[in-house]
Amino acid sequence: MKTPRLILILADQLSTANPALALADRKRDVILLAEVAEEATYVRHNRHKIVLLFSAMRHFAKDLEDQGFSVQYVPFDQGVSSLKDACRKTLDATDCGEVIICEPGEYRLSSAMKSWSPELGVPVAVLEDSRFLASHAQFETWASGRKQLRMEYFYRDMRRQYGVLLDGGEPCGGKWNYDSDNRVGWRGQCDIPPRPDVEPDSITQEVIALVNDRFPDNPGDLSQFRLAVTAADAKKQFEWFCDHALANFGTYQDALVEESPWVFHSLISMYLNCGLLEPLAVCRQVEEAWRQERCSLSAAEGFIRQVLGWREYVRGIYWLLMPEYATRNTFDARRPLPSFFWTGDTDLRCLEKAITQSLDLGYAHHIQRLMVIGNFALLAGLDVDAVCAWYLAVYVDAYEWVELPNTAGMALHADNGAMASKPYAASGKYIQKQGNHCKSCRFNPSKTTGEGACPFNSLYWHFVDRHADYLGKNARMGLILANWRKRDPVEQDSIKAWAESVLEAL
Ligand code: FAD
Ligand code: DLZ
Repeated sequence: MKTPRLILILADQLSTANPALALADRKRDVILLAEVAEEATYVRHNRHKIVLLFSAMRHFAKDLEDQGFSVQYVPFDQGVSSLKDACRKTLDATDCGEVIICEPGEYRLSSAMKSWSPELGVPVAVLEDSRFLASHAQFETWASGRKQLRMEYFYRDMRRQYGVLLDGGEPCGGKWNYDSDNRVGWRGQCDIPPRPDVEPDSITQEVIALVNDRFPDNPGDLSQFRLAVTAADAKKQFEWFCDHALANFGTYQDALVEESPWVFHSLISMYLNCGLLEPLAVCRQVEEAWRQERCSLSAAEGFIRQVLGWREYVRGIYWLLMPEYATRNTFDARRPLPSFFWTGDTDLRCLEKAITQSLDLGYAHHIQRLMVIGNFALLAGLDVDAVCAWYLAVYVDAYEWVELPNTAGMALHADNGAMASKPYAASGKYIQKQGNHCKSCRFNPSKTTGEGACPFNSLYWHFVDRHADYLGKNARMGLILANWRKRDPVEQDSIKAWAESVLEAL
């Protein structure tokens, strides 16, 4: 009889496609899942995230047991401090002679695992995470020799590789990208259907009680916990999206909406990121919906670009450029995070809405994260590390491989433009154009200085002015800089002085 192996499954790897699980021999091997303090506390995770992961782990472990696997489950109350300690205890209690793990999604844990084998005294095999659609080697090959790593070209290769939305090798409809159709601002054009809730079952209720008790200071209002915790329920949620929201997803992808935290977004990042949904399957399902004429091509392409394009691309950037990537700070942004990031207590309506729902629900859609909260942090020069730590803490779907490139790279342009060809900086006019928050706001997006002026406006010009040298090297910023430079110096001074007063008030 061969020596049994210990298969460690992390909380964000709850998938039958997990390569470590795929290797498991149910007659011989031991599967370990562990709720541990180190992972639960390395940032102040949103309570929704902890409940989702612990409850999904408990359901997943039960399923594996029902399938005949031998499962060791370490609940949080056992007080095991780290994943390594959980492995050590299981090795001591069993005959396992090797540990097998699918690679973790964060550099922090991946580098710690390098010393596990000598520390545990057994071989530790770390397998590449085949749940992603672009391997590390593939991304490195794609990136090598390129001056610019633009998502669009990577995305086209992924479409070709997986045969998604192709017609005889060419993009369906004749264009690769329908982004220009996906920027309509919200003016209450149609009804937004209410989201179907998943009622917490007894396992989830038990976890909610545990998390309320053990994580009293973390963000997250658990009376509103309605997430799926099994693959079957996550699939149902996604099917609801395909039937009721996908048709409007493309059109209102960039809309900022006073009356809905979700608009027509899919709400699946938390499931994709922990393994309850598979990225290629959701793309194929959306393509099928288009082929059955249940949505437009721009809706289907807009969705598929996010999953097959952006999601794989940001992961590629992360592993290509870490650990140096985490130290970048193009604009030397170091202003402390204002306290309203942890309370939502600000008079800026768009920020208040986006931050409050982020704290309470652990969710904000892309334009809230990028063009409201991220844009504010960029313009105000908020400390890059503090902003990244905030994003990692508040969202249910946050893991560093996806959070860091999006925050430091896309939102804060702290990575010297590795990801984005120009900073995503915008004034209050953009926010007004994209939605209806300004109507309920005490600030006026048409005013730049003086009582009632929208702070985004003066901060925008302050940002352009203080980084004029850097922005001047970017052809795409030429027009904006020229606009700023041709303004009357007295007017420039008054805008800058007003921005300074806004910054001081933070
Ligand atoms: P939809 O709008 O319905 O999009 C469908 C799917 O596409 C998402 O579920 C997601 O898996 C994928 N996707 C879309 N945009 C991106 C992107 N830029 N990067 C990676 N995947 C993408 N996403 C995370 O999963 N975790 C994070 O920690 C995270 N942090 C972010 C921080 C900032 C500053 C920004 C600007 C974006 C961040 N994103 C993050 C990306 C994106 O905002 C979320 O994936 C999306 O809002 C999740 O909501 P949804 O499932 O309704 O997405
Ligand atoms: C995020 C998280 C939390 C809150 N708790 C656990 C845990 O108790 N056990 C576990 O295996 N994983 C947890 N995780 C997810 C890990 O932090 C994640 O696997 C790494 O950050 C790598 O992506």
